[in-house]
Amino acid sequence: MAETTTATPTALPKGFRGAEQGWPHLDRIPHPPRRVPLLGDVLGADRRTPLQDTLRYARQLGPIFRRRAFGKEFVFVWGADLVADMADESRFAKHVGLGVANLRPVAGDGLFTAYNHEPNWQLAHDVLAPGFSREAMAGYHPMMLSVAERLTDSWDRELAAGRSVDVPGDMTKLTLETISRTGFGHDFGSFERDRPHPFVTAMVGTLSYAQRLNSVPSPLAPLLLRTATRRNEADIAYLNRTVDEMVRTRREASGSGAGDLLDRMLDTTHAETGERLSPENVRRQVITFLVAGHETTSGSLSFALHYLARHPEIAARARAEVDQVWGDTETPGYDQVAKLRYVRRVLDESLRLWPTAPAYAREATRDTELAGVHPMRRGAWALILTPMLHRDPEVWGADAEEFDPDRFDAKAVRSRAPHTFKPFGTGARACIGRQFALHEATLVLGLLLRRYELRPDPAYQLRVTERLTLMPEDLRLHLDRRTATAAPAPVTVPDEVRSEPRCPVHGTDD
Ligand code: MNH
Repeated sequence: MAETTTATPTALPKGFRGAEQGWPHLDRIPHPPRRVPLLGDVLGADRRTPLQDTLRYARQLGPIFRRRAFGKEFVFVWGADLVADMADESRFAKHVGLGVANLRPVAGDGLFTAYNHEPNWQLAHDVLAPGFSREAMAGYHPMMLSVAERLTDSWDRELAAGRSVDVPGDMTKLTLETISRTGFGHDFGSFERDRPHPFVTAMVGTLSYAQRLNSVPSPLAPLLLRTATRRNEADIAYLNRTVDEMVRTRREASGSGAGDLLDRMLDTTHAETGERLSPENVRRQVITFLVAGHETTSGSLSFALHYLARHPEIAARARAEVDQVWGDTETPGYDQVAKLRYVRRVLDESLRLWPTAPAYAREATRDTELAGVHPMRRGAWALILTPMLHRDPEVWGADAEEFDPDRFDAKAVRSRAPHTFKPFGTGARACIGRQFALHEATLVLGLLLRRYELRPDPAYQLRVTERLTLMPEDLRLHLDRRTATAAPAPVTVPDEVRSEPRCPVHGTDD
């Protein structure tokens, strides 16, 4: 007994751990000047944009700061040195708190929401990681292509009808179909629908609810959010039913997934322990992967398309690369995607400014000192604000707010300190789907650039909606079919002239 207790540190108390408990020198960490008794730092707060509110505080208060809301105190960190220190896996680990913890009723001990100490994390990680190997990815590629063709078919129709396209809506259709077909052999028929699939509506509902739980005093949540809570329960029930149906279909047609993620979840045993995922855990994993596997990629593609439309010279350079690398191959192969270096930089630069999973939490795994200044007790934690880390002028320069894909050319990347670009989190609990997302998004941007010119609505101002993840709000783009597709096309012609004064909002009718 004595031996096991020395080997395994005692369990930390369950439930929310406020900063007062874990940070003995909170006095070294600034907070907003005007604190309201009981409520805390909620002046000017908008419950729909908690992240963007926090970014405003970050700019005022600096690389580490704290906020209090409803008697709970949180520490936020974004300075590059501090973030790098918290990436040290020998002293820090993922913290399941706030938004992530609020998703436990939906995603349980699935990979994303599992506590580090839950045995199902390692088991599922080991069983599912081969589903993201190079070989596995090459296997998904043809299916990714065929989903992307659904998108271009649909955009061709909109273009022919003279309509603009709903970028986030269509990117969500694309990424949901991609993960559901490649991972689970399931077709949601998203492109055949006018409205989002009910699965998407239920998912957005649970994500928004999880975010809202952060902005009400927790003992009062059941009262204040009574209607929302009932809705949320219905949403979770719907997600469960959808997933149970997918699993049942697969079990009846055993082995039909050709080794996709669902096959792995159902049939693969752990190489060393021989264990397999329990039916309840499979349900949690399927929901986890369907949600985590599309929402953030959809946002990243949407932001990238926004910036491409706003920067015709960057779009032209990316398009020239696609023409050069793909030539007139009708269907680019797996290896031809990674060769789109500049397109990939456009994506990285979009993820820099708007990392669509905008924060992750880290906790001390032992008593330690953050950057030699801030003592932390074991279990103390902080939220890392990636949008601020990614805009730190000391790392990214005085023009950090500008969109410039060249920040990601190989030389520039080498010259930056490690842990300064973290859209996929860090360490053992970093994103398992990173390569999947990057391959899918690069492929799709390549296909879209090759086929269309993108024209923004000149009146559009980027607004960002939050539902734990980030998404450009109401982003619509006008399309033109490219006339010359032959490589090498004269793609360096800037098209500002064409893209400027065409907006109906500024037209004579207004
Ligand atoms: Mn993803 C973890 C961002 C695409 C599945 N993902 C994370 C984390 C971040 C993240 C950040 C770490 C969270 C934390 O520390 O609490 N993920 C992204 C972004 C994209 C993305 C920005 C797209 C762009 N993610 C994907 C895709 C999949 C996926 C695609 C699946 C196909 N992500 C996961 C899973 C985890 C995760 C599963 C949890 C991994 C673990 O804890 O072991």
